[in-house]
Amino acid sequence: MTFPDIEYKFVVYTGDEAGSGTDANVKFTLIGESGDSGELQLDRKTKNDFERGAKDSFFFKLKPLGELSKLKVSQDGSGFKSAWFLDKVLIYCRRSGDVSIIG
Ligand SMILES: [Ca+2]
Repeated sequence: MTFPDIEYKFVVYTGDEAGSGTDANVKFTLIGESGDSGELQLDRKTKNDFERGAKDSFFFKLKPLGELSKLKVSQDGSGFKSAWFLDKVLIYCRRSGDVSIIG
């Protein structure tokens, strides 16, 4: 039995203090009761993501994960001043209209 993919939107808030931003490669793994998303690379080619005070949105189509339980965030520490202060992440699930706030 297969289910259609679900569109998820991640809205990522970077802290608004000196040194909060990063240019490192950021990856998310979204974990739910029926599986996980695998590593998702968060990068928009046309924009400098994760700068101080920024709100960055990313869209992914994922197989249904069931009720969300966890978000794993990793970054590889590359780039100048790579430390990153992640304020919070909002996850919107298009099908159910659910919003999860992590952070
Ligand atoms: Ca950046």
